[in-house]
Amino acid sequence: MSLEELQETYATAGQSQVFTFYDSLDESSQKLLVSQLATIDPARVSRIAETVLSQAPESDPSEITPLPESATASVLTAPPSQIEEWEKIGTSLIAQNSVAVVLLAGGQGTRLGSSAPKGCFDIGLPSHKSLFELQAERIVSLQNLVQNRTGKTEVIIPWYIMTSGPTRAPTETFFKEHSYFGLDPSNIKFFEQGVLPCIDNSGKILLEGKDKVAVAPDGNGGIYRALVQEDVLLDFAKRGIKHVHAYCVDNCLVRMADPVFLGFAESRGVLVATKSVPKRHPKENVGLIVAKDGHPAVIEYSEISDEMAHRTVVDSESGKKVLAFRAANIVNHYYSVEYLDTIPTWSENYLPYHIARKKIPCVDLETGESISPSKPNGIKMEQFIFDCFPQLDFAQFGNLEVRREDEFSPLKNKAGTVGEDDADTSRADLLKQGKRWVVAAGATVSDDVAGVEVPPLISYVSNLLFHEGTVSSVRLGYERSS
Ligand code: UD2
Repeated sequence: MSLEELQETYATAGQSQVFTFYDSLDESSQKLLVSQLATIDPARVSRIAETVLSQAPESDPSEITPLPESATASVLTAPPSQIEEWEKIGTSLIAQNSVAVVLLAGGQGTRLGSSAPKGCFDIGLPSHKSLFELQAERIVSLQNLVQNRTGKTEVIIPWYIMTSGPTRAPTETFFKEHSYFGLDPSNIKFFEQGVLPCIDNSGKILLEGKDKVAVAPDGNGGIYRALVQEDVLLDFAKRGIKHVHAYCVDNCLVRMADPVFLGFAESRGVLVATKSVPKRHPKENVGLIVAKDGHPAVIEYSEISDEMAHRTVVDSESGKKVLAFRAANIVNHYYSVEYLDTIPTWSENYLPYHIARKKIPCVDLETGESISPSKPNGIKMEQFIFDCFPQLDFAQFGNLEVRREDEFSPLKNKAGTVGEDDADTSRADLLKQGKRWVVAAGATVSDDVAGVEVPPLISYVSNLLFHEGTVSSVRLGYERSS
């Protein structure tokens, strides 16, 4: 496309301001700007901007109710025999090499105050393992566990890691530098989600520099387009993958390809399933899994009304007041590949875009000065991974409630700022879990030991290996009570 044609497409889309400084740029900067502008469809950006800016904030329509019992199960109440059955089914799916794991690692982790990808973060364990390393070792450990249990030899759980522009290179470098944490690199595939330009409150694309448009990842809902465009679905077909576990990078307790979760989904024959935990308090920054217009849906914490967040009901069993909406989303989803193969029919137009009002460094079009705003001055438009849920009927969807202390401790905030969901709480939760495991396996742990680090290679995500007597004496990291 010639410069004139490019300028024409931007003018037609009402975005010609991106050329404001073009003539004042040297040749290499002009080339830089043009090459970035050529990758953006200004008409699509203007269309999305117009849609998100015209969205009236949705009042809570009355048809939002908690999920029906039929679509929900809980490991807190299911009989142990039911959990064992799910685990057996999930183990056999893994043994058939039909299970893959997809890691959502494109977020920029701005709240954490670290510029490195979140998976690189060291939460301060005795071993100082990063989140990526813990997750990699759980895959290795689960592959070994399934091989030991089924007698299958080459059990492989391929790992697909979705990055975004800013996280791609540092993530791949981190894996290379750590020799893929003992995994075979041919079973790890990095792929990239899309980016979208940032806009101002009137829908105009912002310039980050005179020769650069401000862009941001298009949200974890960008996964669907990326699975198609980056040939991940093709790779699933090549490998015979039928079941996918997708999860959030920042949860140090995440159960990778959890056989119980896979078995739950398979035994119910659902297309999509999600894990949830009981919501901790009304203002917890979690999406809520609800029924909306007769379909499963998630209302994000940034879009729920105060009334709904605080609404309580009396629990029929305990007689106590509980939150009316307490199924908290933890970005821990199951997809059948049968469902993912339908993405091309809906990914372009079905998922809505959400507005994230942010402080976006940009260039003042009048003065050419760079601005580092002290308050939100622009908008990142993003799609949410769970916005595909309303496509499904309740019979095609399952919600499995799990124990928070065993499965969910997200790393969101800088330590010492908010006091929850930070490196200190992540470390404490993981070490407390390890202590529970070794005690359950018959060890005596002195009271002054606050927690024990059980390496994933010793035990997948529970004290299974201890129970199975395959581990006699190991040297465990521990942390004394402060
Ligand atoms: C997410 C959930 C929220 C709740 C909370 C719990 C969504 C949309 N919201 O909110 O409901 O479950 O987590 O911890 O899922 N990511 C990408 N690309 C992007 C943006 C995010 O891969 O463009 C990944 C990110 O790396 C992380 C996950 O998606 O693994 C969640 O992103 P987040 O931590 O920014 O989401 P948060 O905490 O706002």
